Amino acid sequence: ASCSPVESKTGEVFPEEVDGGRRLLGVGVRRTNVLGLKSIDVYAFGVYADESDIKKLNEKYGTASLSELKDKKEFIADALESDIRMTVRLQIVYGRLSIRSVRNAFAKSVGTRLQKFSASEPSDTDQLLQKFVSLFRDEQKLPKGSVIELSREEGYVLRARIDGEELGQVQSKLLCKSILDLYFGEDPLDKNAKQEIQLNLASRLKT
Ligand code: DAO
Ligand code: DAO
Ligand code: DAO
Repeated sequence: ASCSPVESKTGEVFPEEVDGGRRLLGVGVRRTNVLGLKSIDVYAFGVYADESDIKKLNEKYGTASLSELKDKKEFIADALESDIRMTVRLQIVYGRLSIRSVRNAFAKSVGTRLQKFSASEPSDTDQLLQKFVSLFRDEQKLPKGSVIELSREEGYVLRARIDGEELGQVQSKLLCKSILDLYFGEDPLDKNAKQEIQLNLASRLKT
């Protein structure tokens, strides 16, 4: 299976490869409802993974077939957990995004996941969340066309960039997982995108 670099609902086009060897697995859209009335497209996203790191999943899934892997929950859960270098590229399409909305959305979507995943391994999630939210300066602008890159680097380092400019890095397996979970976890922002990501991840493992 190969992945179209065009997100169909927004028309956003994504590079086939980013960060030296990370190939596109799937694209999708982040929508939100305003007052339960109208739905707006906030950003389109593309998910990428390092070709050689994907092979780390071979040890466990090397003998499984593509059709088995494309729907297997455990397989995608392992991809979320493993030390595989990945990038999520967000291309903003909504023209009036305020930092306040970003903070609120982040606290909700990422915050609930931090809480969920830390249940078994207690850690100070509130502090982690605060640390991030504090990076979003009020003066930061996110006009239509802005590009945010969130990536998992070797050793579970989460890195964030806006229009190529470094925002910061932090080593946290929990935070990396909570962010990636938004895009291909159990309850993803875009279900079609998650299926595409899982299928392409499985097919890359097989080639
Ligand atoms: O401000 O009118 C509004 C509603 C905007 C909702 C924004 C949802 C934010 C999604 C997170 C964006 C992260 C880049
Ligand atoms: O879509 O709900 C969501 C969350 C997306 C995560 C966005 C992280 C944004 C980090 C950079 C913000 C800079 C102002
Ligand atoms: O303590 O060194 C520090 C600063 C932490 C910077 C963390 C930046 C990570 C950006 C994450 C954005 C959220 C998606």
